[in-house]
Amino acid sequence: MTKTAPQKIFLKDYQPPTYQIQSVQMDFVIQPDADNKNDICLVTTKSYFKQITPVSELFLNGEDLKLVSLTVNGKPAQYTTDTEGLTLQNPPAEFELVVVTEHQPHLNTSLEGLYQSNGIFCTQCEAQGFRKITYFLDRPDVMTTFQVRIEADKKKYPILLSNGNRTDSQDLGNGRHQVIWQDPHKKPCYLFALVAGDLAVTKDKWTTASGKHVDLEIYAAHGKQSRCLHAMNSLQKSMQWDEQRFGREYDLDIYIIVAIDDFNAGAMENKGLNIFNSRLVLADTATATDLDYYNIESVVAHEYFHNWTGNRVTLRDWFHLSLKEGLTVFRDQEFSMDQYDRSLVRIDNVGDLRDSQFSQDAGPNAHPIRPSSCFAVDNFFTSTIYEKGAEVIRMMQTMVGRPGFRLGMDLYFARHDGQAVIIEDFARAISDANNQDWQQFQLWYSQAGTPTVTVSEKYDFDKKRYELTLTQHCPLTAQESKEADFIKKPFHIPLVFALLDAKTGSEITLNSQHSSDFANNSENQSLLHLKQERQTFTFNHIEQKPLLSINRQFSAPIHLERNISTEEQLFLMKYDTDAFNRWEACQNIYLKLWTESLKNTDLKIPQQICEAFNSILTDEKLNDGLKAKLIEWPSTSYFAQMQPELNGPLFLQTRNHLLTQLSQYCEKNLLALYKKHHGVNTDSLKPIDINRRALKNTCLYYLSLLPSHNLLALQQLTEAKQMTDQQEALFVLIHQKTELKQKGLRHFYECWKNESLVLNKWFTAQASATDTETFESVKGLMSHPDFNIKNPNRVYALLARFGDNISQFHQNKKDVYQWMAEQIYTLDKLNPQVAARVSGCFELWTKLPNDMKSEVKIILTDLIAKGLSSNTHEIISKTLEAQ
Ligand code: HT7
Ligand code: ZN
Repeated sequence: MTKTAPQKIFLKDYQPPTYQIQSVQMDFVIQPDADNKNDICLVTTKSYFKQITPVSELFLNGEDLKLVSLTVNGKPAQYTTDTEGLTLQNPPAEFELVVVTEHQPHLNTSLEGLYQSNGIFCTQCEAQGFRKITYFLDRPDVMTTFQVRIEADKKKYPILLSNGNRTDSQDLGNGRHQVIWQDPHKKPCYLFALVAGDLAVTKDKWTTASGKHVDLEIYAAHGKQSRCLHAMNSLQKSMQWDEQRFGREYDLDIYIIVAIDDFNAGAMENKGLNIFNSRLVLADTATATDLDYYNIESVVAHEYFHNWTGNRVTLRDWFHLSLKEGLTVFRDQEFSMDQYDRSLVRIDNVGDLRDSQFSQDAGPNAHPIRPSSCFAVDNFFTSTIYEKGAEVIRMMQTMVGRPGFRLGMDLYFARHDGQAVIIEDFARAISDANNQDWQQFQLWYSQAGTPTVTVSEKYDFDKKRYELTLTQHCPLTAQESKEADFIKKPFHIPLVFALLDAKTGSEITLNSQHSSDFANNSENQSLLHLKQERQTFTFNHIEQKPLLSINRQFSAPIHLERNISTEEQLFLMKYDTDAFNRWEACQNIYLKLWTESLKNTDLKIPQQICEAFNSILTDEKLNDGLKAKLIEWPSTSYFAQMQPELNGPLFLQTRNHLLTQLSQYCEKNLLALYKKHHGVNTDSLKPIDINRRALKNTCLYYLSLLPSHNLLALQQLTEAKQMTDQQEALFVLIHQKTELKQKGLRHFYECWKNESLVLNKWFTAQASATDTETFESVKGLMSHPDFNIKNPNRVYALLARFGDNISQFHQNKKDVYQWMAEQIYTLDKLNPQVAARVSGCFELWTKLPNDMKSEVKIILTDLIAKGLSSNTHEIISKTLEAQ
């Protein structure tokens, strides 16, 4: 059957289901195919349907299925099929549907539905993979209980897993066995999961606050058990945190994590049976960096937290994906903040938000947190739905304070446990519990784009009055401007602020005598609520002109425009009592210098800035983690967003020119810090040692810009016993002269050629290189024996990373874009979800010079004309529309 052209679907067309499914029994029989070459799987699904609204036809989703048989109440039924599913004619009010389908998982390269990874049978059903397993009502608002029987050869598939509790396992004779799983909790089918294969297990236990015993099991390839201990520890920490912070306990007898090598995303929260990309489970200090450790902990936590925010309370439809994803990201961020320094975690989260979400908001694929249309729901898994969704929830917490937020969460679970709900239900629970009116605030759900807030200040010395005027502006996005009746309204923006004594930097204690224009939340933070396009806030009895510290801890996801002198920025950098805003002040100084240097490529950094930079290095009171952050420059991708034109090579040249000046000025102190921290507690994963390593590796990066320290990185790479130092050294070397770079790459490859996860770092390093040979080297690597286009980790490491390489992907050469379009086409035939992600690399094309824009337009138009999956079609066509 030929596929129809991709069709748009709309939120406004949502209709409740006409049937519910009361329960499902599934039977998976894994057996050799007729040639005895590969294993196939026969799936028998028995579903009990009950009518809600009388209809003459019932449509069941189903894609790429080989249907063996279908009966309704034990008899043949009247139905038709097409590429999207099956229509049953005159369905009875209540009936038992039995569907038998046959699968060849080794041929499934999309990694959706039932597929094989290194001989392991596994599933991925979110968002719409279950319809590739059987005909079903594949929508999140149809929740049902599942019982699953898995039968297979005992030697080849000793481990048979599904959701819920293991209720029976039996030897069937003839070398075969079966296991039965029962999930007592109703769930949508996107949370279904199955794993069958030969895996090793790491076991531990958890006893919940109310005394319930839970078995914890992590499955991974044989020999990798010791690398699962960090994930196990992270799981236990997460279980404890959710009990303490939100009063949420686990609700099954067993919690399982399985590590798989071929996986489109990071991990999946299937009820009781999480399936993870192995890069987010396996770690030891020899093969994983400090960041890998951090990511494992936070993703294990994220998937665990979904048990309540996503699984127990799920979503009505995919347009409301942020209901679970924004909330669960918020929860995992809060978890990390409670484990480490809150400000450092916040700085990292904001850096990521600006790099990926702000650029999305400013580009052709900008969409609101609750989108109103799409071609492929898989494309909803964006940084807007996830990270901006989390920011909106963070603003709610900021407005009511943490105690108020907890009350709201309790009400949310009390009202909606076991339901499939929408994002407004969440806002209502938090606001009802705190007597808030969030009508205007909810515009964050329907309006896309990042608002810019402009600050203007007036101080009247005679009247001792300080006036702060804020204006907000958010231009229409590409999609919004196409909707004729779309009127963008002002956002409700909560801004945490303080007025600082301009001499000492201490906070002026504000009360109602000073002003009625602000309020304190239950954590005693002072808040301004900007609700209009322009609003003035007045403060009396202010003895001296104060220095404003605003949007502290990045309380709202906005751009802030402010006319502030370098002296004032430097003061904030040194004295602001909010660590986030100290970092922000540094970022602003660096961004300003970098922007100026585009016009004056020989720009000399003013002495006072060099001196301030140097004083960060020597400040004994500053902790090493914050020190490392304060000296780190904004990413090139964030800088590119700020510029009207994209000139990758110039961005690179000016950045290097400026950073080299700082290195020269501070060489002595950079080297002293490097030497002080290098080789200290190299195996320790304590935050203090992680921060030390971050600082000394940032110093290494600066030092490597000076010819006199050329050899330092190679020496670190060859001597290091742990991965953080090796990877950081490689990422520094990759930008150096050819022979050093090649030596480093050869050394790294020889050490790690048998460690697939570590080799991703080797591919990533080469795709991120900033020399002009990078394109040729990436092309060559596509045919390296260790590259495999069917493995998403490899594709992300090489192709997606190269697409993010602003100076080398965007070097204004038609060949590079043409080549990338060809790779996307090839990839799309194998794995549409991965191809769609890689396609994001074209989003910046509208900032290219006109002649190159015309070339890219032809390339993308041709790509669409060749025929793409709905996933990739959506990304490329929206990119193309935004010219
Ligand atoms: N909920 C999970 C999303 C996910 C996914 C989405 C599209 C394609 C494949 C996927 N695998 C997992 C991950 C999470 O947010 O927890
Ligand atoms: Zn999630």
